[in-house]
Amino acid sequence: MGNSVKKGKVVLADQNKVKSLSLYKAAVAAGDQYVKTPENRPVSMNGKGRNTQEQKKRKTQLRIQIQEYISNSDVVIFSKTTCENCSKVKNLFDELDVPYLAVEIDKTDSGLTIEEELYEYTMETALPNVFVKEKLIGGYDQVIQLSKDGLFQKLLEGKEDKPKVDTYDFDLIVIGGGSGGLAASKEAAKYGKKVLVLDYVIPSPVGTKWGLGGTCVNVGCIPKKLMHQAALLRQALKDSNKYGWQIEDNVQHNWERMTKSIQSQIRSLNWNYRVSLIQNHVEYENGFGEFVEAHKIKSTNPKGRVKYYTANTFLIATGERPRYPGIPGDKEYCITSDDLFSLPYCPGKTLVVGASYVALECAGFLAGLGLDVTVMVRSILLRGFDQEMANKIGEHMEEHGVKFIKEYVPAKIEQIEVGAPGRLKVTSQSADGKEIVEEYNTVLLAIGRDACTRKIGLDIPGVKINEKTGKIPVNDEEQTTVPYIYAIGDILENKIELTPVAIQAGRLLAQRLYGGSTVKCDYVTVPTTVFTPLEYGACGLSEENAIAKYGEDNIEVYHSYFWPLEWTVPERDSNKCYAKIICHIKDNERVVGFHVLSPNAGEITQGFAVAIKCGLTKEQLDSTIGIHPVCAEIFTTLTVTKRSGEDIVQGGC
Ligand code: FAD
Ligand code: NA7
Repeated sequence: MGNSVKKGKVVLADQNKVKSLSLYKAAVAAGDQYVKTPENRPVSMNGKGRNTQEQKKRKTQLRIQIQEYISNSDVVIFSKTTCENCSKVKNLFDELDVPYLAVEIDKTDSGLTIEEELYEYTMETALPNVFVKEKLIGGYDQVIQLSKDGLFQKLLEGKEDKPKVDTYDFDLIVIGGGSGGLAASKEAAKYGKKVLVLDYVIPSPVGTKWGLGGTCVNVGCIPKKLMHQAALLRQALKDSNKYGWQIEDNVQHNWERMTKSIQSQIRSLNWNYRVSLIQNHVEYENGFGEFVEAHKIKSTNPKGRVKYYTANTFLIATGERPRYPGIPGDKEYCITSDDLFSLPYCPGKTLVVGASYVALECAGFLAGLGLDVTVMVRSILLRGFDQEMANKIGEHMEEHGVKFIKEYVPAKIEQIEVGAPGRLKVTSQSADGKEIVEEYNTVLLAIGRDACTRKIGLDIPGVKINEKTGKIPVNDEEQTTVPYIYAIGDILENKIELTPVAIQAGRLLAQRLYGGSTVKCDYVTVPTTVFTPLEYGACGLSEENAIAKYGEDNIEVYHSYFWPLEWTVPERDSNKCYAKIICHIKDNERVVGFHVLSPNAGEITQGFAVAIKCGLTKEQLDSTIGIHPVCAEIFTTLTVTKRSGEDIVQGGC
């Protein structure tokens, strides 16, 4: 920076502070080879021989540099020493006795490249570019006008009048930097819109918190799938014996090493999200967002520092957090999926409360890692999923050592011994008043998730929520009851709660808002996978829902057990894998439901989901030649209908 940064009459930004940029530090700490301290800055992006990757990184660095300049003083003037209008604006601030930070870009090492990046950031073709309180005011004309209107003082005090439509700070403010919010914000910025994303994680009751990216990357899909993989490897180690590998019987698993590796992968994803926001010209703030006026939000950062921002349009993408049952000891002694994936010690003997996919997946991989696991089920397994498949999953888990306590709920949790893990006494009750008491090291609650919509001032602009569930009803364009406020992702009422759904809805929304598109998110026939030890892939209707929709006589169910070739040598789980399609007879036997219990069920289901979207019929499946020997080929050879009652047990491949 050297002489390039000059200060006006009163110094607001300390140069050394500007130099010790937190983002540079984070980048260097994260091992980014390219992002260097300003003193160690690489040569201009215009230098010959630079490849695209390097240029991208260079742009990121410049972007960080610009953002740091902007946030280091209440008034920042990007200027050139040779520019007449720049001098006039600086003189004006001097006359007004307003302190400022002048970045003389013709004197910076980055020179031309910082000017190019600044242009992409502000879309202002001429210098100076003036920022007041991190808000772009514009150039010479705008500054003179503001001065004439006597508005500077108001701006500096943050007391500007209610802005007019064209003077909002942002085109779009997104509250929530998870799967949906990040996707929407980047897409909106591609259309040249000025976008701010706020993301803030309230620590769990036991104090767990995490970085940018939301549930999926930090405490959902990603760590879950990786822990599932850790459990599958134990099974693979067992199988490997029959394949000739001489593995010792007492192979041990190290929980701490697993979580360390997984958390390190997550941290690199957090960083990638941060970089990609910068590359996409999306402004990001680690702040809790809440409405304080119809078009104005308050952002409170982790240190309690408050800022206010206005926008023309808002997107709520705040996701959900685990629910607690409200029984004695729940928040004090229990953990949830928010805590499990970074738990610094092995959970030991674990009670998993709940029976939906989060509960069964966690129970599945914990048991797969060799732990003593019990699942407490209030009513049925996997409510909302095909119940035949759900029960088969339960049977398989039971056969692989998971215990189930059915039709009980916990009533109180008491601590017997502090430790890592400690010992807990769990008293549970059945609906008919019976009681059981059992000791566990860890109690994992997975009894549902609540939408984060109640503490963000939605009543101020008048966004209606379902008072009972906290979910936000939207129309088919994700518009809430307030036309300029949209919502996506897990907080939506009656929509599927999955990462790709939130991402798709976010992208399409931005394309409709800013790109002239009319394409809406299709929430129908969304494929999904439950990563229980025996994976379950599904697309379309469950058998129950198909019967309810079309009538039992109007559907034909084709099904079969199968035995993956790889499992025949270790002689395990014969006829546990299962394939089922549900066809609508009157519609040319179109496939309306697809279900598979199989290794790699997600990989299988993804491809079939495309075919189902294209209107796949049973006849087309039959005319498709299978790939041999793979699990998915079973779907090209299904002949037995459920109605026939014929045997579907397979002898081998
Ligand atoms: P989120 O990703 O939850 O993001 C919301 C963000 O907003 C969070 O960072 C939150 O802290 C932040 N926030 C909240 N309030 C505020 C505020 N006022 N101001 C600022 N920031 C705020 N889906 C799949 O597709 N596949 C899977 O395998 C899968 N596995 C899962 C496993 C588990 C254990 C869980 C819990 C979920 C899983 N999901 C899975 C679901 C998936 O994680 C969610 O559907 C997805 O993350 C929803 O995205 P979202 O953008 O709606 O919200
Ligand atoms: P779900 O899908 O809402 O399921 C909650 C499960 O917890 C379900 O089995 C419930 O049983 C059970 N439950 C609910 N309350 C209790 C109490 N008080 N005691 C015992 N058991 C209870 O929640 P998930 O956490 O699995 O997933 C929610 C979303 O998060 C999901 O859609 C993903 O996007 C991620 P019930 O069937 O109601 O009897």
